[in-house]
Amino acid sequence: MINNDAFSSSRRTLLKGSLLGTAATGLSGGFALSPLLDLMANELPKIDLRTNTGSWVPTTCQGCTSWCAKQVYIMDGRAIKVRGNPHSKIHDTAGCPRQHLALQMVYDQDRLKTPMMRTNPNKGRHEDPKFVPISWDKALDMLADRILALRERGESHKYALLRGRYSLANDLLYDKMTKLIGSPNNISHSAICAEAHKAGPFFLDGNWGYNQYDVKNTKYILSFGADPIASNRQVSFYSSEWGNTLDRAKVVVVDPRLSASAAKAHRWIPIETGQDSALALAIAHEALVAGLWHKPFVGNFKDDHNRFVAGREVDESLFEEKYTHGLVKWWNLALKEYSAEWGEAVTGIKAEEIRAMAREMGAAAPAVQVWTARGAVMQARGSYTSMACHALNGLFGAIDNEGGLFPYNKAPLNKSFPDAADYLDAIASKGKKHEKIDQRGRLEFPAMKKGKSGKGVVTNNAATGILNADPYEIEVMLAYFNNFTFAAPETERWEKALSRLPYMAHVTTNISEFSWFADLLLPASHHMFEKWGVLAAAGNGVSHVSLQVPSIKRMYDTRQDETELPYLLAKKLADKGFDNPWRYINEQIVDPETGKPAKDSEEFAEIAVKYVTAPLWHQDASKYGDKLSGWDEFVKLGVWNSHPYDYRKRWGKFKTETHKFEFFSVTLEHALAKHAKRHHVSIDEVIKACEYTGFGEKAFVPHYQDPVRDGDAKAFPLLLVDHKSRLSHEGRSQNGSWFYEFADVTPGDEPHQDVAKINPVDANTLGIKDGDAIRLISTVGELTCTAKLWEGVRPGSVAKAFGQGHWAYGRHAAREFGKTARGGSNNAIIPARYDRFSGASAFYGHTRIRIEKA
Ligand SMILES: Nc1nc2c(c(=O)[nH]1)N[C@H]1C(S)=C(S)[C@@H](COP(=O)(O)OP(=O)(O)OC[C@H]3O[C@@H](n4cnc5c(=O)[nH]c(N)nc54)[C@H](O)[C@@H]3O)O[C@H]1N2
Ligand SMILES: Nc1nc2c(c(=O)[nH]1)N[C@H]1C(S)=C(S)[C@@H](COP(=O)(O)OP(=O)(O)OC[C@H]3O[C@@H](n4cnc5c(=O)[nH]c(N)nc54)[C@H](O)[C@@H]3O)O[C@H]1N2
Ligand code: SF4
Ligand SMILES: [Mo]
Repeated sequence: MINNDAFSSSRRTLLKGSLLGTAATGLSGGFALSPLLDLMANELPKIDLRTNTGSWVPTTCQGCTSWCAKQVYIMDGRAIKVRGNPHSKIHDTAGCPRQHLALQMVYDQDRLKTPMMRTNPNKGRHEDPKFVPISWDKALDMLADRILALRERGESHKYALLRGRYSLANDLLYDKMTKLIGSPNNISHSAICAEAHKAGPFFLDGNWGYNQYDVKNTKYILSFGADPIASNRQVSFYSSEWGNTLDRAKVVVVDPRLSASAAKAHRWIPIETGQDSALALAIAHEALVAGLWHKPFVGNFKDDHNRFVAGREVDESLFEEKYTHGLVKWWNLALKEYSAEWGEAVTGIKAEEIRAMAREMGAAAPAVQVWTARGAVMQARGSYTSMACHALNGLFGAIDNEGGLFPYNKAPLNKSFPDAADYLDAIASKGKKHEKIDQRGRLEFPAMKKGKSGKGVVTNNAATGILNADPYEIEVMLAYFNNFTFAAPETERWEKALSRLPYMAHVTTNISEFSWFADLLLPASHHMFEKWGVLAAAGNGVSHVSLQVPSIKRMYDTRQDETELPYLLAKKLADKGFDNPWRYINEQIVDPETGKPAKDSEEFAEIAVKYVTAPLWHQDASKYGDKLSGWDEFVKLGVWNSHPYDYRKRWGKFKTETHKFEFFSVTLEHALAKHAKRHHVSIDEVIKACEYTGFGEKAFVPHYQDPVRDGDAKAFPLLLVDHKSRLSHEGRSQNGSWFYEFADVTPGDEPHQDVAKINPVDANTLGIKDGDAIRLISTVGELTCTAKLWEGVRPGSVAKAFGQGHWAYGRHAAREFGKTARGGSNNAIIPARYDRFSGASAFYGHTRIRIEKA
């Protein structure tokens, strides 16, 4: 294996020599460059691919939430190539363009190589932390002492665990350790990910989760912001199938920006950001007026005579519903007002076009898919957009149907480790009862995950909780696989909150913008190549469960975040006299085959993943899918596949209050009633406190609400449209050169630049030219980037990819590490706002900006 340190220092010496050589020979003709090329060639690792001495080892990519099963080609201990794992029935060997970037991440020279501690007591973006290397033993000593000091004072609730990206083996570090220590504060990133996305499906059909899309059988795809060949949840599979899909189905993409999927679609509708629900509702209205709902699912007027006429109420008793609830109520309370003409007035999309969409969808039904993405719903009031878009799936009978969409197939797993209640001492039992730091459950933060008041997370509000010490101070934080000072809107709030934290430890592969505020840095093994983990995903009608397996020897003195770290911390706490977590781990998380506890942390990592996946290989999983002969076979294949999805299996059995698909959401009504009762107020008072605008019974049906906009339209005349780069591994791939070199795989983006894409009409008005250095300024911050004139964004909007703007992370990511950003960070200008029913942060729709030349 190549030692990266030696590699980089030898490169420096060689390059220095070569530059001197070049200077000496003079830059004449092609000759001058050849010594440099020779030297570079000499330095390249000598790998003879023809010897074919390597092997394909399974693992899982977490470059995005597709969680594709992968195989890595390992030669001489080095990972050199990545492809889809042919054993996955979702995607086979297919892959996406960003899979290879993981190689640059694991071999990144700027990785954190050893634990480090901060020596500068002052914290702030402009304070150099002055980290110095320490041993793992010392690092864990310090962390354990901090935790024990809190417990001694009876203040264990002042400990918090922050989780960013994760595997399904996270429960020990995330939940059990937090409880055992005695804190309620396990805070996940989910509410900056896609919680509002789940709200619509949950309140209408009872599924708090994502759907898979039956693209092989569909006839019509209506995407609200979804860009399935670039982002979303099964990029490898959808990309490999998209050509056929386009031959078979009509694809209409509604997105203010020309996404990769829009560029290939039959129709691109560049809607104004925040107005998706108006289009969805107008389509629903016109479908009812034209009698195009899917009768085998929705039912019909008893006498088969359609009475849906714009603006006119309908007698509920005349309609007999089948698998749905409240169609006529929905019409009477809201939908009757949303004609195509109304839709045109709100969105600018021609009424005739809206009617045509309703007609085409009605003709294709039930093989229709209304595919809603973060962009349309991670907005203030996004829950209602999520409901409006998803309601179309009910109307056209697409739910659970062939060519439609359905939840993930069941994959039996032990996602939770055994109950830890017996191991909680008095301090822990008392500590974990405190209110959580993200203030979930308060009147203005119902965060109703699965319809339960305060059950969901309000990730971005944790910064406010910490900053205001409300409900109390957080004094010790352990955070892993996250970078909220970069990934959460209005990042400056996190910088301030972290600056006032007495003690924070960050478990990370790179020194990031979050690490900058840490007291302790704990180097993490890379999730794809150096870690035991497990993920579950779905597409192509099946679910797969895919292992992450350490396929190379760890590069540096790192530990696996979710398994080794809690194991070692528990041991350290036990050494210092608090042995409850250590006893819990050794008595409860044992090898399913031998019943024995692990002998060391590395073995524990494997045992933990064996425990989570035991129902697939240690028990007979043939009821659900593949039958595996045992752990060895699972490790060899890397993947378990479920049986195909059973179409229409939820019809009549939806997990809603009525067991029907609820156009009138009794499920939402009950959820809100419970939240209102907790706070001794009416439901309308909840709606008001949560900044929604629909009162009375209207609150329980999909309806239109004006988009929230931050900033005065005169001072900030343009709307920001944020989107993912096709090469972003969330916020993690930006310290590799390929991210910049191939940036133009994202439509409109340019290699080696960070561009704001501006419609030429706006650019002309502003006097801005292609390539100008510009500043985007919002009510909360500004960023600097490059202007790109592009017709792939509607006038009045500016599109910019999320990904650049790192000021730490490494030599490629930052212009000057710790000092100057490369490109601009979108979250510096997106104000912190929430869709309060789901707890989700708003990223879209609300950010008004102005552009100035830099
Ligand atoms: N403007 C804008 N903001 C967004 C989004 C967007 O589209 N636009 N997307 C949002 C979404 S969907 C999500 S899910 C969040 C993600 O946001 P986060 O959960 O904060 O995840 P990342 O930004 O990927 O940061 C992960 C961090 O973990 C560390 N790390 C990297 N690799 C590893 C590893 O292998 N192991 C460990 N332990 N640590 C590692 C690094 O410090 C890295 O910065 O961002 C959200 N933010
Ligand atoms: N390339 C890439 N793919 C990823 C990831 C990644 O980091 N990179 N991360 C993964 C993660 S963590 C997640 S959660 C999923 C999320 O995947 P999706 O839920 O599909 O969401 P995004 O791609 O974040 O949605 C942003 C899209 O919405 C559009 N948009 C913005 N505003 C609006 C609007 O008002 N209306 C409409 N209709 N569209 C709008 C943007 O132009 C962009 O195309 O993606 C995963 N896939
Ligand atoms: S980046 Fe996403 S789509 Fe691409 S291989 Fe990885 S998990 Fe799959
Ligand atoms: Mo996400």
